Amino acid sequence: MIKPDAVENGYIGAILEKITAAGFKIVAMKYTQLSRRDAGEFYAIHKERPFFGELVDFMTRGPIVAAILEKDNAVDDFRALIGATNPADAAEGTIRKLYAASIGENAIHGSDSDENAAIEGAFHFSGREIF
Ligand code: 3AN
Repeated sequence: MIKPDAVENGYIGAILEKITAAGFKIVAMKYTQLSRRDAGEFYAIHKERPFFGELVDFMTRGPIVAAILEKDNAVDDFRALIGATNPADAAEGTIRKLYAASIGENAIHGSDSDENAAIEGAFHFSGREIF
């Protein structure tokens, strides 16, 4: 997901360019806005964390881009491409280093396992038989 901060700042094109240049194939993509219910469901794993309310506010404040990406070793390679959760700790050249401002508003989300990629892909693209 390209998050609301990156969409607001006009970084959709630059981020997609980095993703495709890194060898990811875009299998599905859409521009949409999450409801509070959607965001709460997507981030249900964080619901007990102190930043959960802030996270839902942020993720629903404007449009996002959701995509399913395909590549060998996609989860690890994508996480390397996007960089650490806190942009201050992200390596030079990573998407978060280039385009994110803070740990709360960090430009992009990537699935952390193949299992969660399947769940998150189905969340955004229900009805598609990709997996
Ligand atoms: P990642 O997105 O790198 O997998 P997670 O899963 O630990 O990171 O966190 C999910 C999202 O929750 C982050 N992308 C960020 O927007 C938000 N988040 C994580 N930690 C914090 C924090 N300490 N304060 C505010 N927001 C946070």
